[in-house]
Amino acid sequence: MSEFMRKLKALKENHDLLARRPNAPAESDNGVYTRYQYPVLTNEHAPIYWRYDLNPETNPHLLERIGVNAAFNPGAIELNGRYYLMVRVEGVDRKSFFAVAESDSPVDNFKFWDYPVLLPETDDPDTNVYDMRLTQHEDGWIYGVFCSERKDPNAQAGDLSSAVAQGGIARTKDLKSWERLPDLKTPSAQQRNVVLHPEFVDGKYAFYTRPQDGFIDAGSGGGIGWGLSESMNPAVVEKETIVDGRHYHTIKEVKNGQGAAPIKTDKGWLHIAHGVRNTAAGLRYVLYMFMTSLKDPSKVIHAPGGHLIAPEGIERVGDVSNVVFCNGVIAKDNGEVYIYYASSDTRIHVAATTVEKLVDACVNTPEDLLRSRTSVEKRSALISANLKLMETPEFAFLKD
Ligand code: M1P
Repeated sequence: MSEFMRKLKALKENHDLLARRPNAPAESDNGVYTRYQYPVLTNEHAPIYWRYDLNPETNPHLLERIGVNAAFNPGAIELNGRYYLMVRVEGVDRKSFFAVAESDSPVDNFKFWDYPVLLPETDDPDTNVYDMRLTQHEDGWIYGVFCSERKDPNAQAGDLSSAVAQGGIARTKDLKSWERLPDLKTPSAQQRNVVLHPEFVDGKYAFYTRPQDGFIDAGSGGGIGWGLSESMNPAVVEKETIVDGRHYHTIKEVKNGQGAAPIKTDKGWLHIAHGVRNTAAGLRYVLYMFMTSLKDPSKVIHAPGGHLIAPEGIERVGDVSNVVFCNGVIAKDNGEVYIYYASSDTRIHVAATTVEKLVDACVNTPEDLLRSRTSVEKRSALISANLKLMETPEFAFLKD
């Protein structure tokens, strides 16, 4: 066997071991959700034939030709009992694109389709596209709403980093063929983390937005916004209101953003979002929850304080460290929920839970009353109720 074929076989064996590795729940959990042991997708899951020229004539040393840097921030959807992730794949050239990975299991065995998505462009081509939220809308389409990024036309000469982010929109019935629609228009200078609500509201399309003054800074953008549009082609939000605002000295003091489309429960719409605060080590991204009213999805009815998922262990390290980010959740008809979250803009993980547990956590976790004193008061109320219980014979074993 030639050296070329020997190397290629070894590559394939290693890839198969990774791609077919069964996943299992991690040992510890906090009762609200269970993390799984292994990432469900990484850059190394990208097919060998996406990265290598397999022809010994043109690549005699079997060098990787077009590397993949990261696989993260996936949209997610279940269709006909199969699980699909719309993965943000980033090449080593720093361009993100979308690629579908499919599995018969929600926690492992995800395999990329042969080709990434060749997303149609508008008349103003995107430089970079990422973070697609998939919404199965009651109008019959599956919408992909994503961030479309272009160079800032007003950037000063020599400034090659300023950019403008807007909500790009495409729709499909099968995740294979895509129709691109005009970008969302809103009153805000820039938008990221735009998500389409799955139902009509007052006969209109409803969007969660994230108004922002600049490309990185939310600036005067007060938090997760909301607006209605008569149509999707074009989608135009004339008035944006803030649904879930940012607050000083909280997990979302710098920025926040809606995750996937909210889950409909009998107690309200359940939202998983991300919140960002600043630290001496840089920005720290965590996931949190809130619930909005079934009658008015723009009205918050439960806002548990603190984070749901924060970066832990290896999750804290990557291209952009100290980040967990979620824009894909699958809620099954049987009540199971799979939260696909990426860590540090590098890899994709899954945490499993149920609607019942998430709603319980949303309704019964005390809200953040914004001061140390009020936090101690809430905790003390829990402690004294528990200490009373521990006086009973059944719980006495907890005393020492
Ligand atoms: O790098 C962390 C995240 O930063 C952005 O999120 P936000 O707009 O809320 O700051 C996005 O670019 C996201 O993709 C990225 O994971």
